[in-house]
Amino acid sequence: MAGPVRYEANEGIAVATIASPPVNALSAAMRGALADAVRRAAGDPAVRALVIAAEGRTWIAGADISEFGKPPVSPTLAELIALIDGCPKPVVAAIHAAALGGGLEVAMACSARVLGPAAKLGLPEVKLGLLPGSGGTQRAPRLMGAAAALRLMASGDPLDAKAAMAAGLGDVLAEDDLRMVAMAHAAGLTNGSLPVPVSRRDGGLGPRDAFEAEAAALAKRAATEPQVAAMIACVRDAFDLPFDQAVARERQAFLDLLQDPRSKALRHVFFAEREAAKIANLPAGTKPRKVERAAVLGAGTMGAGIAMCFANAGIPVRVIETDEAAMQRGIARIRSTYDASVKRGSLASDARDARMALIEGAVGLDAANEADMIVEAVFEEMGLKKEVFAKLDRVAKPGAVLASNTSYLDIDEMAAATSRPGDVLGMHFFSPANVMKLLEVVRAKATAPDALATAAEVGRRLGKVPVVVGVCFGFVGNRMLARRTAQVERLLLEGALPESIDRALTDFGFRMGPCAMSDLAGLDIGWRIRRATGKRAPVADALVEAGRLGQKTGKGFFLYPDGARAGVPDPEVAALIERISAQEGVTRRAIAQDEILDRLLLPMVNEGARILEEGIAARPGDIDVVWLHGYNWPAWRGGPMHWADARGLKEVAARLAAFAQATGDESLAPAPLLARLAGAGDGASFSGLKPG
Ligand code: 3H9
Repeated sequence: MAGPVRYEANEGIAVATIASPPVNALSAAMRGALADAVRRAAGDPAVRALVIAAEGRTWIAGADISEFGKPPVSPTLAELIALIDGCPKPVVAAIHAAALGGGLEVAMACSARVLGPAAKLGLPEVKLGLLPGSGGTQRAPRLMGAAAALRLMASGDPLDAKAAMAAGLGDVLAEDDLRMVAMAHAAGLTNGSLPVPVSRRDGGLGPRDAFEAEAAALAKRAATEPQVAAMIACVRDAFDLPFDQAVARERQAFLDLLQDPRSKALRHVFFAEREAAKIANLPAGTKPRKVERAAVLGAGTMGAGIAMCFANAGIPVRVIETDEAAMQRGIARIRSTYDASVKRGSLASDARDARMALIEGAVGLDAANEADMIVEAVFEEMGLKKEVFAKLDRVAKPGAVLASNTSYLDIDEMAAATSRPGDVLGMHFFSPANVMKLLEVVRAKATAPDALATAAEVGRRLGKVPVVVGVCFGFVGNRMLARRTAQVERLLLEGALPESIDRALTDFGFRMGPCAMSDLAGLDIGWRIRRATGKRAPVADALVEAGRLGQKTGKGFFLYPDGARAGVPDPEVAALIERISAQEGVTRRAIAQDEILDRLLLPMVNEGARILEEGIAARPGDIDVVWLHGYNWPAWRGGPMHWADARGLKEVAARLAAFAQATGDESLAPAPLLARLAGAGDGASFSGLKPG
């Protein structure tokens, strides 16, 4: 029977080959099988040494993250590593691909590491809010020096084979026939005495000063990321404590971090991102269509950004405008964005030229006739969009995917303007389109499964994080954002000031608060939309009418003296807000920071619950991914739905009910799904829902 580890012995050298798809994570079954292989090699007098090799796209991707938080199963990773470390015969790691986290810890416990050219060695635990928990904080410093080891752990990014060799993590670089080279190396190690295990090596740590300098450079991160503080302490232990004591402390630090809500949130993000990549309710065997050429309609800010995404991914793209001048302006905008990257040093000039060569300007919709995917980014107006889709229906080649980049409008209505609604869907990019990772892929009523799969697949080719959502006003992200924006206005009227609102969110972990964000985008944008839809926001409207449009006019919610990027509070704004409160008949009061935060975030969670119940998002994790990649929700808070789960839905619902009662705003009352979960007992959570 094929287990996760295959064992064979030839001429005195045993080879244990790991084959545990998809990524050879160290699951209980795999640890058990690997431990058996080590014991078998150790106990067989005919075997002189053991090689640990693997098949698949990784060597070992690390501990099995899905087992974290469950009761430990023997052999634990620590027990397996102790077994390898204490093996009376040489054990050689033959690493053909990524050895990450616990995978690298296994490799470092071996007598030697032979690397293939595609090997990658890293300790990415930091990205999960953890540190290497099976001796990595002690073995890596002994192999590569304490300063370099700390740098590797704190960055979480792996070293390629050459860099790993230079750093001292690898012993041999095998250009080809890794397995043979590793077997020969293992045989060579049997000629003399057994190499001293890394755990028993004195020295190798390098100068203490260099380590302390590295630690000092991480002080700022250590203050906010507990795993960084813990890894500094653990690596310092390598200087001060015997190996076994230091490993015991490392183990405790790992277990403490495992319980930390920040690590739980980061682990949730890891799985939510991968889950979001799987489209719900897609018939088995659905294959994406081929996309070799693209067209973008509209060369404004969004259109230009989207065209750049295609070019950056090596896909030829036509940028189509209605007249020559607009088209030329669009191409010039693209060029100047690339030029700025070249100037900053983030793009080579030949790469810029190669990308520009993939972008062709054209006038008139007929130019979209060769494209396999067409994304329209014309003005946000339904009449115009329908006209564009009707024309595209006549021009586009059969099977082309016809996508709208609309932020709010009804894709079903656009699809109905064509004779091929199965080809129509939304691809909602976020501004700036060439930078922001999120792509909402909007599935309309008639969208064909393979068209949907194509949009998601192309999204990934463009380096985006595609999340499939359903049709509604604003889809997932902007629909929830609208709830927050409404509360900003209400809070300003009731007694808060822009600086206290922004501080609530920056203290929470957002890079920017909503008022600073509006100032950056321009307050006139929302104002124009409100005018067109007959809505009002007394404070924001008054700011615009006073000529305060945001950063571009030097003042908005905040003041930007001499073109400053960071705004400062303006007493004039405070006075203006107080005046508007009085006009609206609202008595101002002091509002505590925690109330501000809850008033901003809980209505978003409530809207998320409605979105889930309506099936606009298939899973709560999809909503989290939207907020993480489209709106800079801090990853260590896990996204709005995870945050609500962690807080407890009973409390979330109670807070919302209290807000609804205090303000008379019925939209704040707990949504039916939230109310049901909150009433179902302490354990009920969004994440416990079955996918819809
Ligand atoms: C650790 O090791 C702690 C130790 O120090 C101490 C312990 C005591 N576990 O990303 P992909 C799944 S912490 C479980 O799409 P790619 C993943 O969910 C760990 N599952 O592929 C997905 O499943 P599904 C340190 C894992 O080729 C499938 O594999 N290690 C794990 O784009 C494919 O994943 C890390 O942090 C795992 N460790 O990228 C490495 N890894 O198909 C985390 C993956 O059901 N992993 N899966 O959705 C990665 O960075 C990437 O997955 C990797 C492959 C680069 C390996």
